[in-house]
Amino acid sequence: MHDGLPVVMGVLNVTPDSFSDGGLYEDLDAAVAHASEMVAQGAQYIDVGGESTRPGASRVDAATETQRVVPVITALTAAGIATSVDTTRALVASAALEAGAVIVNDVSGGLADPDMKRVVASAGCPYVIMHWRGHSADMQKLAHYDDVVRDVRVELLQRAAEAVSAGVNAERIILDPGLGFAKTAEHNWALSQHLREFTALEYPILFGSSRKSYLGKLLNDRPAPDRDVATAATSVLAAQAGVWGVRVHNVEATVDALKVWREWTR
Ligand code: PMM
Repeated sequence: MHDGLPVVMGVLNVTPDSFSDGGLYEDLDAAVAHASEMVAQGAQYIDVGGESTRPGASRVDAATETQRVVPVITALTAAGIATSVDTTRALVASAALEAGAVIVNDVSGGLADPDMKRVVASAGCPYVIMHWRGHSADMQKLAHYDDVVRDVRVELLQRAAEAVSAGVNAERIILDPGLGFAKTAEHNWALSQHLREFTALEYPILFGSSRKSYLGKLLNDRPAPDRDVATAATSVLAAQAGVWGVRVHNVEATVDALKVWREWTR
């Protein structure tokens, strides 16, 4: 919570191929300008990612990923902007933390790289554990659940327990249901409808629905950049369900909607 609103994390993908902002911020000046704009609009953190996680995306190597994110994190840190690093790799997380990142956002929740938890434990930084079952190339094949709400909750709590056993401070763990990762549109809606079963847990919850394809599907296959009104609506409903934070591409739309929610519920 910040000023009565959930924390807003602005997305900055420095990739050629992310599904909604790929190719826009590969240039350092463009990345810094966009991050500064998101902060002016109310983002508390800028989440910097150097590898696309869109369904079907192929992987980049660790050196390429590091070369993409570190200069941006260094420049944003110098500009006084707090960053998180969106990576599943310990090496990238470590370089990003050294460059000034203050949060590690690991969409694999520690599953992709056995060294990640050790890096986070020794940095003592907040650690976002997202629900994940496999890399993007084949994650949609893994979208099978007996009860998606219960299964995602159980798997997230397992990841958190593993992180704590590896020395991560439980008070620094943030959980994220991972909408769209090994999940169908129906799974995403079920997780959204039952978000309170996550916010009732002992960990803060981050919610990442921004521009995702289930919103596009709802809106007759609307392209990603035109899903911001729907995203802002989900941000309000997530706030109402008690989330700690939301991760969005269009910060202004979500902050406007959250301000309306704050006054409405004051
Ligand atoms: N979604 C994407 C990437 N990183 N991190 C967290 N914690 N939660 C998410 O839902 C999430 C994420 C999807 O790709 P994008 O960067 O293009 O939004």
